[in-house]
This record gives sequence, structure tokens and C-alpha cells, in this order.
Amino acid sequence: MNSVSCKTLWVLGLTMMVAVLPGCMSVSGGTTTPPADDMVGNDDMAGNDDVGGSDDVAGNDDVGGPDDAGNPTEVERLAFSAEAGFSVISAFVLATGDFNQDGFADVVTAAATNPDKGTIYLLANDGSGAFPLEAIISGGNDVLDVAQIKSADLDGDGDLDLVVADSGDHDGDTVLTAGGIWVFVNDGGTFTSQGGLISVSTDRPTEVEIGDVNNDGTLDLLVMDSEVDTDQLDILLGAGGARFGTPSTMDLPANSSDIALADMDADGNLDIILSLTSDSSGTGLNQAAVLYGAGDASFGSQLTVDTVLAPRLVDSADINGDGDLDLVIGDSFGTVNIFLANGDRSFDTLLTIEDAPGNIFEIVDMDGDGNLDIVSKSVASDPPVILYGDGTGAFKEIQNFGFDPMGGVVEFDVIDLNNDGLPDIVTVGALLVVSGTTVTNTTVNVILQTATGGQ
Ligand SMILES: [Ca+2]
Ligand SMILES: [Ca+2]
Ligand SMILES: [Ca+2]
Ligand SMILES: [Ca+2]
Repeated sequence: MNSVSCKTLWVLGLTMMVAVLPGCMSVSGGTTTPPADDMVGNDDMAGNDDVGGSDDVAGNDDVGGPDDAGNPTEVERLAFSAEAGFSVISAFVLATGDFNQDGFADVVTAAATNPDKGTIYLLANDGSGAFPLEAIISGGNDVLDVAQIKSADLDGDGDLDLVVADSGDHDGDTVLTAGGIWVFVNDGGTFTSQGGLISVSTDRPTEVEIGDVNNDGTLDLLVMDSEVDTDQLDILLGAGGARFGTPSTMDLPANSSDIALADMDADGNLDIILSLTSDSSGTGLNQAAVLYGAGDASFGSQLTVDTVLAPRLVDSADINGDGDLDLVIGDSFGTVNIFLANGDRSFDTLLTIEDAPGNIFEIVDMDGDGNLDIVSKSVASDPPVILYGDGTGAFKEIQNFGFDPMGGVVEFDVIDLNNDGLPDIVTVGALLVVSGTTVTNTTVNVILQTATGGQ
């Protein structure tokens, strides 16, 4: 259900005593005569709007409130430091976590350009604002081109290990050296390759998801090439000790550009969430899909939902706090699509937030009010925004950063870096400087939240 059908249902509600429209504004009563506005507080439900309150469902927009289309009101709720850069390498990937177990969240990234392309670095956060750079895996020989880094405790010893998607070396479509997957085991801050390069069906893997898809208690890997739309992924079952079995290839229902793992139907089995970008004939699709896991690394039943525009990134979180994981899907054109789950493998409501750059996003409670918010950014030069959730599934307030701290950012994480309880932001690919065809000075940047939230 989109905002247009919400409005349609509201008009019906004027004469049909509709009490609550799922996902739309809750309404009550059955009057057919719109009341006059009171000029303060919330609007009436169908007349002319007042000034400054929340919008009604179907009348004219008020001033300063959310409009009828659901576009949120701009607020200035949180404050952030100017970004601080921490490296001289070009970096386009990151993973965050306390890799050296000193109590402060660190950053792992990799050099994207020569001479140290493929070198993986730990930026060891010391908690005082310094992130000294340490090469933990030297590149050039083994790891060729780091497309993604994920972390998890793969060998069960309590610290975070690394999984690296290495997209190899290509000259256009020509494969010079095939890529694959690397697993690096963390042993007290020393990272060691476990078994060398793991070949998968694509010679250019760019995305890894980590989860136990066969319920044997050992983490498994799902691998795909998300740079080109693909209709296949590889499943590598964990064999214990951070080792993995021979990849098995799984066909996807359509070409996809992103994958996420979550137990969407709460049956104890991880499910696959996919963005569906085109069918086998190349015709574009505006869809996302959930492939429900059977708990044995097979994914049988499939549910497809329609997005507003071509999806890009998919994720899940319980946006409205009812215990069911909801779908959050960003597209490349500035819309965040939210599908509220019913908890029975169905989604009855599509909420859309327009003008919210949805290329890349993180779902996190930024202001500490207990409601999940969305930090959203396009990979273009648009500034990032924070969409503040109200706990019902709606995002009626939006904050633009007062400056553009993330120009050119290709990936970011939200994590508390200085242990003050306020989520901070780590970005890679910022400070993009383009001179002619030369792109330089991309780096890792940290933006600290400096004002207390919790409103
Ligand atoms: Ca497993
Ligand atoms: Ca499931
Ligand atoms: Ca929910
Ligand atoms: Ca919040």
C-alpha cells in the first residue's frame, strides 16, 4: 500500500467508518463534515490544514509539518563534529568492531589503489580520537582487490575474524587473475589466512553475507557479484575452525544487486532478502524478494514485493517495534521503501520516504529514544540525512547535516567510537577529489556525535 492508496482509503473512510488504516494515519469516527482547523496542534483529518502541526491525511499541506506525501519535517535534533580523516590510503570498504579487544571499536579497511592495493589495515581506535594505522595483511601478492570486508567470530575463540571478497584482477571483461574469498583468522590481533584463496563461481565476487544457514551452529558464507546484476550466489558451509566446504551454486529468481540475511518469519531459519533489478531478458524490475530458508541451506518459498523504483540496497529491522522484522529497501533515485511485516510471511504496508537518498543506509537508533532511525546517503554528492522513526513505522522528521561530511562516501558504518553512548559515523571514500580523470585523497573519516539525544 502506498501513500496514494492511503489517501483513497481515507476518502472511503469518510463514509465507511474505517477505524484504522494499517500503515496510514490512524483515524477514528465517521463524520462527513471536515471540522474547521484550530490553527494550533495537530490538524484535523480532512479540512484545511493549520499552521505548524502534523499534516492531515488528505487535505492541503500545512506549513512546517509533514506533507501529504509523507515527506518528513526538517529538524535539527543532533549535532556532529566536523569529519576527521585518518589515513593517506584510498579506501572504499570498511568493517567496524573491536578487533583488538581493548574496549574501543576499531576500523578495518583496505587500500584500493597502488602501490599498496590489496593491503588491509587496522585503524586501532585508542578511544582518545587517534586511529593509528597498522597494516595487518600486506597486499600486492595474495589479496588483489578488496571489494568487501565482513567480520564475525568464525572460529569461536571470541574475537572478530575477517572475510574478504577479493574481486581479482581484470582488464575490462578479461580475467587476468580470478578473485575469490579470503578468510583471515584473528589471533590476538594477528591475522592469518585460513586456507588461502577460496574460489567461487564468479571470478569477481564483491559481496559476502555471513550467517548459519543450515543451523549446525557454524557460520556459513553467501557470496555473489553485486557489481553486475547476477542471478546466482554461492553458499559455502562452515566446517568449523573458520574453514569452509566446497561452494555450491544457487540460482536466484532474477538478477539481483544486493543480498541480506535475516530470519524474516521468525521460524529460526535464516532467510535471504534480495533486490531484484532485472529479469532474465534484461527487463528492469522494481522488486525485492524474500527467499524463506528451510534451515538446511535450501531456500524454497519465495515472496516478492513491489518497490517504487529499482531497488539497490536491502536490509531488515523491526521498524515499528511489533516484534516482526520489516523490510527496508533503498533505491538509487532517492526513495526509501519500508514494508511493514505482518509476521506471517506477508507484508501489508509499503511506506515510502521520498527525497531520502537511499543508495546506502544504516538502520540504528541515532537519538536514543528507543525508535529505530535511518541514516541514509546517496553515493552521489547529496548530503546524508537522518530519518527519525517514531516507532510506528513512520519517519516524520528528517535531519540534514549542517555540512556535507560524507561527500563521495561509498560506504559508512554507525557505531559508538568513544564509548559515550552516542552513535558515531565512520565513512570511507570521502573527500573525493577529482582532477581530470585522477581521483585522489579518498580516505577513512570519523564523524563524532557531539550532542546528547534521547528526546
Ligand atoms: Ca552452518
Ligand atoms: Ca526464516
Ligand atoms: Ca515490525
Ligand atoms: Ca530514534
